[in-house]
Amino acid sequence: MHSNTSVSDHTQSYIDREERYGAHNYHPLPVVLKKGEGVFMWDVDDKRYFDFLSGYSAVNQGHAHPKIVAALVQQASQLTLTSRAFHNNLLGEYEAYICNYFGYDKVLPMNTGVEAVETALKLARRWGYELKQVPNNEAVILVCEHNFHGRTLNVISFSTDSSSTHHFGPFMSGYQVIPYNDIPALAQALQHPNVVGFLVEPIQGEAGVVVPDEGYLAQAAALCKEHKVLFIADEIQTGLCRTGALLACDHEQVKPDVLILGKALSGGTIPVSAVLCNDDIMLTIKPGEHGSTYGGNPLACAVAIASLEVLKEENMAENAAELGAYFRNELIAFQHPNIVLVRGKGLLNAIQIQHAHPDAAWDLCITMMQHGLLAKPTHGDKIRFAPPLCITKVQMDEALAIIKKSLACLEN
Ligand code: IF1
Repeated sequence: MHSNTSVSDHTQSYIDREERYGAHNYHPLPVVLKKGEGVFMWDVDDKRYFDFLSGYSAVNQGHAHPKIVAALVQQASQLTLTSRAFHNNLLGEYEAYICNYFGYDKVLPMNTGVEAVETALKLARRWGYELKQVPNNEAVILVCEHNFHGRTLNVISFSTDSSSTHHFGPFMSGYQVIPYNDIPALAQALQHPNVVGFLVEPIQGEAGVVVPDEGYLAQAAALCKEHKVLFIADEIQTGLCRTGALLACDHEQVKPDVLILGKALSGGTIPVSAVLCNDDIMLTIKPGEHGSTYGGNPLACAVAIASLEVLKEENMAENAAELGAYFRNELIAFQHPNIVLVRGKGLLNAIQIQHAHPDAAWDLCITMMQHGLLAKPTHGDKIRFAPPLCITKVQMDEALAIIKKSLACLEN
C-alpha cells in the first residue's frame, strides 16, 4: 500500500540538509521546488507539478504573476521600509484603495495573518470596553470548535486542536468556544452581556474545508447585530476570490463588522495582512497603542495594490466559481469507492478518503506527486485541493486526469 517515495539523490540532498539545520516543525511531501509560474511549480530536477495547494490560498493569482512581480521589483528598488515613524508616499494610496475596494472606513495594515487576527481581537476588546461599556478585563470573544486562526500563544489559547495547544500553556482567558455551524449555540452564548465579538471562518479551512449550512453566516451576523457583538470574519484563507466571490461572506451578502485579510493580499510574494472596519471600531486604538515594524511598508503597499487589481482584472472570482463547481462535479461523478465526501466552494475544495490503511490520504498525495500534482492531507483523511485561481479549463482537465489516475493507488 505504501507508495514508493524514493526520490532522486539530488532532491534527497536538499531534504537532508533541511533535516540537519532546520526545526522539525513540518512534515513536507518529499519534493524540493525551485520555480513557480502560474499554476505550475518545478522541482530541482526540473519536473513540473500542478500546485493544488497554492501556499494555503496565498498564491491565488498564480506563481510569479508578472504584474505583481513588476510592482515588487519596481518598489524594491525605490523604497521598502520607512517605519511608521514617518509617512511614505504609498501608504495613503494603498489605504484608500483597499478601503474603497471592500467598503470600510479604515484599514490597519499588518504582515502575517495571525498578526491581523491578533489586531482584530484587540480592536474588539477595546471597542467592547470603550463603546459597549463591558467591565475592564471581562470581555469575552466567541470562537468555534475546530477553528484555525494562527499559531501565536493568544490565538492557540482558543484552539480545540491538541496538536496546536499541548505543552504550550498557560493560555489567555476571555474566549468561549461554541460549535461551528450551530445557530442555537451562538444565540445561547450571545446572552452573556460581556461578549464583544464572534470570530469565525466563513469556511473552516484547516478543519478540512468545512462549509457551513446555507444561511449560517447571515443568521450569525444578524444575531451579532441584535446583541451588539462584532461579527469578525477571518477571510485570510477564504477571501480574495478563493471561494468564487470576492469574500466568502459575499455569498450570503454578509458585511463583517471586522474583516481580516492576509495570504493572497500579496499574491504569495511577501507577508501582507490587513484588518478593515469602520471608524467607531478602528479609532478606539490611539497613536502608539498598536503597530508593527513592517506594517504598511511601501513595498507591501505596492504589492497589495497590484494583487488586488489582478483579482478583478482577471475575473478570478468568476473563474473560481465555474471551475470549482466543475472540479467537484467531475470528482463526484467519478464515484471512486474510497472517496466518501467531496466538498467546498469555488476553488477551495477537499475530498475525504475512507480506507483500511490510515496513511491512505498521504499515499494518495505521494502518488499524485509522482504523477505531477501537489496536494497535502489535512487532519489525516482529508485532502485539500486549492489551485491558483488563474487555472484554465484545459489545465483543470489535465489535473483531474492525474487525480483520477492516482486514485488507483488506493485499490491495491
Ligand atoms: C502553517 C494551516 C491553513 C488561516 C486562517 C489565520 C491564519 C491562517 C483561516 C494565520 C493560516 C496557514 C498557516 C500555515 C498553513 C496554513 C493552514 F494548515 F495551518 F491551518 F491554511 F489551513 N486564519 N493558515 O488559514 O495566518 O499567520 O499563517 O499568515 O502554519 O503552516 P499566518
